[in-house]
Amino acid sequence: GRRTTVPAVVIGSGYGAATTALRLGSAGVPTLMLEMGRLWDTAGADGSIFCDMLRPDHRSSWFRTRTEAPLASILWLDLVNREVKPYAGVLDRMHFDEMDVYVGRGVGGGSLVNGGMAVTPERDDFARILPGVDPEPMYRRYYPLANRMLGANSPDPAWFEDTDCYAYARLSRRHAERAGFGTTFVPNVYDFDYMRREAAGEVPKSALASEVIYGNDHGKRSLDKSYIPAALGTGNVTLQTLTRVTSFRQEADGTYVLTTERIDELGEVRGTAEIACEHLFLGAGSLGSTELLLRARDTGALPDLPAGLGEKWGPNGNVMLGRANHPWDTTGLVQSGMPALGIDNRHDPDNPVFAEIAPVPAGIETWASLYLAITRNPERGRIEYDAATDSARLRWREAQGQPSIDAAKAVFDRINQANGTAYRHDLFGDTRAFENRFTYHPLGGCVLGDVTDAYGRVRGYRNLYVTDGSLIPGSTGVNPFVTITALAERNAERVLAEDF
Ligand code: FAE
Repeated sequence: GRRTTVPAVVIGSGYGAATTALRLGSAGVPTLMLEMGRLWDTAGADGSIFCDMLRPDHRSSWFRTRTEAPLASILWLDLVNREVKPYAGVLDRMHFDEMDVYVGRGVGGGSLVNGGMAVTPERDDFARILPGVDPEPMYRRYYPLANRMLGANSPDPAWFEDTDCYAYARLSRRHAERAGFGTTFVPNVYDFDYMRREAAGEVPKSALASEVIYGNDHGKRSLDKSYIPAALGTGNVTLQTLTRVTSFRQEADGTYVLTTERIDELGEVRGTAEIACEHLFLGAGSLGSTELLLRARDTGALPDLPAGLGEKWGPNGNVMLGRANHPWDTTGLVQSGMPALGIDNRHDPDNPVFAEIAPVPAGIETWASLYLAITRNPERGRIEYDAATDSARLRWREAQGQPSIDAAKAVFDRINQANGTAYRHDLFGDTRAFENRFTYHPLGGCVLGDVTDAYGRVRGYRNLYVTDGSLIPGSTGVNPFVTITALAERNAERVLAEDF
C-alpha cells in the first residue's frame, strides 16, 4: 500500500475523538480522523437516513444477517428482530464470552445510536470515580463547555406534564414516588423544541417515530451535528471514513505508522494503506483503543506499554428490567424514544442506583415499564489480547454482574410492593427479570493515572494519547458521555499547551 504522512491522527469519531479533533484543528494542527464506519448524511431509497426500531433493515447493524436488539422479545415473541443484509450499519453488538457490548459505528460513534441523555455526575461522585483529577476546573469549565458544545437541553416542564409521548415517564415517576423514591429530569442532546413540534404535527417525526438505537433522522444533535462539523470547519481536520486501523508501530525517530484497511459499505476490502504521524490519539472507544494498544504491546510493536493495560474494565453497572403495569395504567401508543427522567437513588449508601426510565417505542400498548439501571457495581473485568485470533477478549463473568442485579432489585422490589406490581419475565428471551449480559456503557482498559498520566498520555511512549471512555475505570454512576467529553476537553487543552 501507499504511505502518507500527517502531523496528527485521531482514531475514531466518538466523543473523545471528536473533541480532540476540534481542539487540534482549532490550534492549527493538521489532523486526520479515521473512522471505520460510514458517514450518515444521505437518505436511502425510502427517503430516510436511518431505519427505525420497528422495521430495521441493513442500515441497522454492523455486518449482521439478523438484528440483535436489546429487548429480545415481548410476551416471549421475537417481534423486534429481522433478517438483514450484511452492511456497514450503525449499531454493533460485540460478542464476548459472558458479556456483549453495544457500540455505534459511523461518524459520531456512540452519539448516533444512543439515548442522548447528557448527565453530569455529582461532584462527590466524580471525585470518587477519578480521584486523580481536580474537580474544580472540571465543574467550573470543562463540564459546562462539554454540555454547551453537545447541545444539552431540557424539556419545557409544562409541555412535559401534558404530552402523550411522556405518559410512560410520568407513570413510572408516580410509581417510584409511591415507594418513596425521587426522580430527576435528565438533560438530553435531542432538541426538545423539535420534539414539541413533532408532537404538534408540525415537522417530520423522529423521537416520536420509534427512532432510537439505529439512529435519528431529525432532532438529535449527535456529534456529526456538533463537534465534528466544528472540527472540519477549522480547515485543519480531514475525515476518512470506512477506514479501520488494524495495527500501529513506532519507528526509531518516534514516528507512529498505522496500518489501515479501507472497506466499502458491503464490507469488501478496497485496499490497505500506511499512515505515518507524529502525534497519535486513540479514540476508538473502550474496547477499540484497548485492543489496539494490547495488540501493539503483545506483538512486540510497542513492547514497553504498561502492565495495567486492559485492566479495570466495567459495564457501568448496567442492568435492564421491566415492570408489568396494571391494565388501567396505560402508557399510550406513542412513546418518545429519548428518555427524560431518572429515578434517583444515588444517595442511598446501601443500594445507590440511577435508573433511566426507558421507552418501549413499540407502537402498541405493552403494559411494560422499562428501565436501564446504572448501579455502582465494584466488580471489574479485564481486556486481553488473544494472539490466536488477533483480537481482544473481554474477561467478565456473568456472576460479576450479580451486585448490579442486587442493587436494582432492592429498589424495584420496593416499587413493585408499593404499587402491587410485578416484574416482566418475557422481555429478554428467557424468563429472567434482570438482563445484564450486555452493556451500553463500556468503560476502562486504559485507565487515567495507571496506563496514562493524569492527562491521557500513554506511559512509556511520547506523543501517544488515549482520549475516550477507556480512561474511566469501569463506572461513572450515571450515563457517561458528558464525562468522556469533558475529560477529553481538559486533556486536549493540557496536551496542546505542553506537547506541541
Ligand atoms: P465511541 O463513541 O464508542 O466511538 C468510538 C468510535 O471509534 C466508533 O465510531 C468506532 O466505529 C470507531 N472505531 C473503533 N475501532 C476503530 C478502528 N480500529 N479504526 C477506526 N475506527 C474505529 O467512543 N451514554 C450517555 O451518556 N447517555 C445515553 O443516553 C447513552 N445511551 C446509549 C444507548 C446505546 C444504545 C448505546 C450503545 C450507548 C449509549 N450511551 C449513552 C453510551 C455512549 O454512547 C458511550 O459511552 C460513548 O459513545 C463512548 O464514547 P467514546 O468516545 O469512548
